[in-house]
Amino acid sequence: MSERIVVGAALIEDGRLLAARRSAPVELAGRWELPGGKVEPGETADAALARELREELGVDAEVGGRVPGEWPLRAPYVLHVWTARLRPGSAAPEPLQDHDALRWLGPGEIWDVPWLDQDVPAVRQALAHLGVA
Ligand code: 9L3
Ligand code: MG
Repeated sequence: MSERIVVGAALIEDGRLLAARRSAPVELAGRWELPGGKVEPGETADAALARELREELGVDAEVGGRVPGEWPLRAPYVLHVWTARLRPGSAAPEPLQDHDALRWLGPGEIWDVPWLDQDVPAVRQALAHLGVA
């Protein structure tokens, strides 16, 4: 089976990174992630990420560039990360779907939450790429 891509957002505002606590599925509940989800067939990665951020957080996000790297998830999925920002006038993010808490993490707070295992190297790489923290 070929690889399927899950896109996650390094959503940054005022030098802080948005982290989202999963409420589902049960085996991932309580762990924190870069919000996002699966790219659907025929969809581009950046369109998928903008859609996921709208569905999960209710925001209007502008997707920037891809963070170099690829992190394996449960087969056949792999995690890709893109930078993102809220567009002017966007609503503030709210945990509408699959999450039960959100935090904007400043430099020095990044590792205060229990990230999903696969998100740890992705977060590290995203922050290095962005020059944050
Ligand atoms: N996943 C891991 N890290 C992330 C994201 C967005 C997703 N930053 C994993 C969790 C699920 C799978 O990818 O097992 C699909 O994600 P979703 O569609 O349930 O968000
Ligand atoms: Mg998701």
